[in-house]
Amino acid sequence: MEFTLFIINITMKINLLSTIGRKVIIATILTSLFLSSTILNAISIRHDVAESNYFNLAAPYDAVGRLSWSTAIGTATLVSPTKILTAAHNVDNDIDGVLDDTLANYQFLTGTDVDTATNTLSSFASIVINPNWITSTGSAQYDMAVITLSTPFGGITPMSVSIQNPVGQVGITVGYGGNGNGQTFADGLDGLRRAANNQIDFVGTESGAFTAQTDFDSPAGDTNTYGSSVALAFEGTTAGGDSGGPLLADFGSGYSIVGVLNAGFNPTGSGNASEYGDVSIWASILDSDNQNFLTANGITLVPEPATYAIISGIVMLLITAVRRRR
Ligand SMILES: [Ca+2]
Ligand SMILES: [Ca+2]
Ligand SMILES: [Ca+2]
Repeated sequence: MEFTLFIINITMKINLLSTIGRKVIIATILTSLFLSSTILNAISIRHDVAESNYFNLAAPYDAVGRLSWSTAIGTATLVSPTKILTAAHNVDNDIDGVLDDTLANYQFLTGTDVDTATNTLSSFASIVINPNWITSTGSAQYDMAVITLSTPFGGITPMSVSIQNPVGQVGITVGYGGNGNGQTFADGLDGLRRAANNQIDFVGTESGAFTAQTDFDSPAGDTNTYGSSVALAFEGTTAGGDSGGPLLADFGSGYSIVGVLNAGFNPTGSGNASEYGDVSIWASILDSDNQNFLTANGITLVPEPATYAIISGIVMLLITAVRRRR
């Protein structure tokens, strides 16, 4: 399958480059995204943990569906009854500001198994690409697009989009992309929704792009890039077809979207032909330009920026008050 081979080729290329400095690798991969980003990033799981755990982890997230078009698939999330959030590169991979396929060819389908699901939605009124995706010539920082539906999507609770900083949290990633386990490369699409945990260890600027990132720690602890080298019970990473899928974090009121999957690369997998060590890169909702893009396209952010500022101020006053008491 050409799709699978392309994943392997790109991954091998990444591994060959992995002895060079890490930032060079990132730059190289980001350059490659012009051609490869739709297939760079499905959920790859621990080889020593039953796959059923990852299906169960994904079960609550009916708002996450598969976005398909004529030539490939990605992942997307229902964020209001009429709005779907996905990656810009899923709809404009050549970064010319024009949809790569005709609007009628894009479909959103959700369910635990979208190869058998009937909840198809193809009546898209519009797809708006983040303008910064174009002006930045495809920076990971701005890899977002908003789909507006012609009619409200019923029966599924949309997910909220949060502007809070998720760094340090155990996040959840959900997708329909290529699947596999850490000992091999992810391959094959089976229409099944999987989710995995990963610690969100990095939120910041790297190679000129502000993003959130996670690393796929192996059970052996030998593929660490960020934070702890100890793999979580349901540690996992993303693969081709997961692009546009959400990074989720819980700030106390259930899981919200904090990032949109852009790409992945492997700085530590050299020599072991392994998905372990894979770093996933997410366009972050923390970015104010992304927030402006989302609100301009009818997506409510929680807490709303102004409200959040006020709350932060109150919290600071309370902290000050507590300190004074001491
Ligand atoms: Ca295009
Ligand atoms: Ca990790
Ligand atoms: Ca780690």
